[in-house]
Amino acid sequence: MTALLAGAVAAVPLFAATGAAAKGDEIGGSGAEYYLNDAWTGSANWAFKYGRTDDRVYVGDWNGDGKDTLAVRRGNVYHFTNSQAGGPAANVVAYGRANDTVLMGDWDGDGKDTPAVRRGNVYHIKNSLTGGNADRVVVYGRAGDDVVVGDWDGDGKDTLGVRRGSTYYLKNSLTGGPADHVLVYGRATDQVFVGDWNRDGIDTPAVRRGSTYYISNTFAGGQANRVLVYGRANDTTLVGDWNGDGTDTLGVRRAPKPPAPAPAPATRPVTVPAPAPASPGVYYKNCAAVRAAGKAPLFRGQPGYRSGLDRDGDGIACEWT
Ligand SMILES: [Ca+2]
Ligand SMILES: [Ca+2]
Ligand SMILES: [Ca+2]
Ligand SMILES: [Ca+2]
Repeated sequence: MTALLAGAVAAVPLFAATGAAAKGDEIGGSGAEYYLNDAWTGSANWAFKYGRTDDRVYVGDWNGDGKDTLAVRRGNVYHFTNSQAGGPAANVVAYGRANDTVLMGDWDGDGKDTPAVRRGNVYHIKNSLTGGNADRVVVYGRAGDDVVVGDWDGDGKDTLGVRRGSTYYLKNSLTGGPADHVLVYGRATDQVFVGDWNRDGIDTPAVRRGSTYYISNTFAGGQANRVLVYGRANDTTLVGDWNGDGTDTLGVRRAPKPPAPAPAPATRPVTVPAPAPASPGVYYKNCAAVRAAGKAPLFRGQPGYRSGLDRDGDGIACEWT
């Protein structure tokens, strides 16, 4: 399937969000439509619907086949699917608490992404898609830090980095202590994603401004290696290796357009008068009989009133005119 995703550069506002997102973070946003691209073009080659509009979603390689797929989180229950186009969950796992912040990464280098629960600056890392106790607990950075997950040194293991404004403190091991790299990149207001864009095994940043992505193969700053317009300004970005070629590429999650408000009714509803009750007692066959009986005109609701005698429908039968 192919869907055109090109957006106009000039028309889109800059994003104010400062949250750094990587493969690893909850992707955020809403919507059940996904458009994933294996190439650096404006057209998605995977387009599908998955889950519910308000689902919390993660991207990762849950089965170690080299391909990234989606997981849906509902409370503290995670539904992992291994199929590119969504589909039934292969694993359903309860982990941590419903209000935990969770990151996904390949913490042990076995090729499979698994969860880490973050509580403040404490990370409870799990190396399997199972519940139960964490395999290791790491303290890193400060409770309020933005965190990025990636493989900064190409050893096959994901580790943590913290972002403070435009400064990144990257650590190559799941331990506390000083960062292995301190780098300044982009602007403090940039929306930043992390991926291995050039297949060298090392994760580096991409900055998103509106629907334009500035993709860099190093944290060293300077010119972006690639500039790409993808999706729409209000899409949510996904990063992953959808086809298992070793290169991370882009995808978007898209919310449906809000339904148009129902049109106002063209006219006020017509009030239909209630039918007259059957007239017990006096019954006049016609208006002549009414007149002959010396009766006054009959009003709707009176004994003897019949709509058939009320030719002008004004609720008065047998008016003398
Ligand atoms: Ca996979
Ligand atoms: Ca792993
Ligand atoms: Ca690493
Ligand atoms: Ca790379």
